[in-house]
Amino acid sequence: MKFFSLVAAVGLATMCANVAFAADHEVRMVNKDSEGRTMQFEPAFLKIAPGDTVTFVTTNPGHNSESVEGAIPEGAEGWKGRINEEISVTFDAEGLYAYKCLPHFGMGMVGLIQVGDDTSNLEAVQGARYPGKAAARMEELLGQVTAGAN
Ligand SMILES: [Cu+2]
Repeated sequence: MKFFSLVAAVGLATMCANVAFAADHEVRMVNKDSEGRTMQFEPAFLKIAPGDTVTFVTTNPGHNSESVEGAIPEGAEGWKGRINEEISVTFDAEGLYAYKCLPHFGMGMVGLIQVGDDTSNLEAVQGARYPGKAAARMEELLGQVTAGAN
């Protein structure tokens, strides 16, 4: 009986630890961000921990969130929200994840999520295809990537 309660206590403590450490983040899909840029994700750059969840919130209608082909860590699963769909994505694999709003991709509506400190897919993210204003915007976001713990 004593052994059983110890196992139960350890199990409960582990569960609480997971709940306490996995954070939830929010990215808003907006027609204009706080710095006056049109058609944006805000914040467009996020650094999170493995296991964290990001919810893409439909602050303004007409947007979606979907990962950019070839611009997420190898083996990681991409996502594709429908227009006006609020989706939550949990990021387990470390690395960089570029994403876009499909209708406003060429207008520069892109975002970048850094999960943990592994930046080994940086070149793959840089090498993906970004039309129109998305190229310069992604360049800005990649400038916010940090190596090592911060
Ligand atoms: Cu959009």
